[in-house]
Amino acid sequence: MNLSIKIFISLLLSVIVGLILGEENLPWLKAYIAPIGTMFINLIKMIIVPVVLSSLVCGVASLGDTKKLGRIGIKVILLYLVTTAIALIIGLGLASILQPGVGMNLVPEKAPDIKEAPTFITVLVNMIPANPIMSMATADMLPIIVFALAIGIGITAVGQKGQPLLNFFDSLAEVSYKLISMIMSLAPYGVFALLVPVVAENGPKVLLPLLSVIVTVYIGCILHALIVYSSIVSALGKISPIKFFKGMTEAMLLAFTTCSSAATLPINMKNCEEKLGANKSVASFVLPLGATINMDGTAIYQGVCAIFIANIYGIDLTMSQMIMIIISGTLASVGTAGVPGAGVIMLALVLQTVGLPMEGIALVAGIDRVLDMIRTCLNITGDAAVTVAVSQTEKGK
Ligand code: DAS
Repeated sequence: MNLSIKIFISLLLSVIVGLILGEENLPWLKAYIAPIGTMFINLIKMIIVPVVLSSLVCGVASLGDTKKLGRIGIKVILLYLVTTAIALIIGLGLASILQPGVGMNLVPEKAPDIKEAPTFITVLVNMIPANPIMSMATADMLPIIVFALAIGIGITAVGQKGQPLLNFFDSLAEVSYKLISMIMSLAPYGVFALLVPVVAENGPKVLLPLLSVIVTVYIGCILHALIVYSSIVSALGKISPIKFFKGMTEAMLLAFTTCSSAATLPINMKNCEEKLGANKSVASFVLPLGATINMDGTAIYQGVCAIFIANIYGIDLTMSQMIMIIISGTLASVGTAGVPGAGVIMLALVLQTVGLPMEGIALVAGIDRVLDMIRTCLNITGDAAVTVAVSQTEKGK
């Protein structure tokens, strides 16, 4: 049985078992079951640093050092980062209006270690890591992302001499993606162990807001596609949005069902070249890069879930925390691997960056498949929209 169905069944089972056991069984549930969930959360925390470091170094280094690649690289990175930032703003804005999880004040037994949110200037200064090893040891993600970008640029600058280091990070990326799949294979057990005590303690009122998360993420993704991608393909790609979305049907369906940008890449390239007229050399550079560093759907999911988790713990997010969610979410989506469930790992990064309790991941992990379908579909559609736009603007150059 495929993993996503297992996770979904685990969610349903944890609700049933939690409701049956109820509050009277909470002491032993917290003593013996909850620690299993904590170990699962720690596994997620364990893999964040290697995934972000390796996938970012490889993503940047793949830009190559020729003038054309440099020009395309800047255009592509700018478009990818801007659309991702807009996606996060749509996610945060929609969630601020719909307020998923509000009124479900799950005040955890131990006050979650909410870090004092640093000011925006502090965030900018701290983004440059004085000691990258320390940043990795403390999983301080923004400096790690900046360090990875620097290494990627350095590898590109030294050319052949950087190849051994690139091979190392390439291998680390593959191992990390494999570990994500192995960790996600434990998700049914982790989600069950995390959710049963939560449901036993809080009852049905915990789960109703989950519907609000699904609805908010789906509306956000559809709005982003209709507004942002239609504008890009018509203004820059010089093709009609109807032609674009019709041409993308196959790739969008595959992404929706496989929940993997990487698995959809070959079909995405075929659709872009054959149905949308994208230049082959542009598509073969922009799409693989996008499958690695462009995740608008994941960014929307991170924005919505951050607000949801803040709401269930009764935490009011400050404006600087919202800005940090946009910065970390934009940079985190750059480090999200194009594999099923990877977005959960990056959500942990965003929660850690703004000091929100990681335990909230358990609630959204149970419905991750439903959310992963739409976010992956949007991820690859964004890759294609930028490909069509860059291909058109490169014509004749
Ligand atoms: N499923 C990932 C992808 O392939 C994205 C995610 O998990 O957020 O794009």
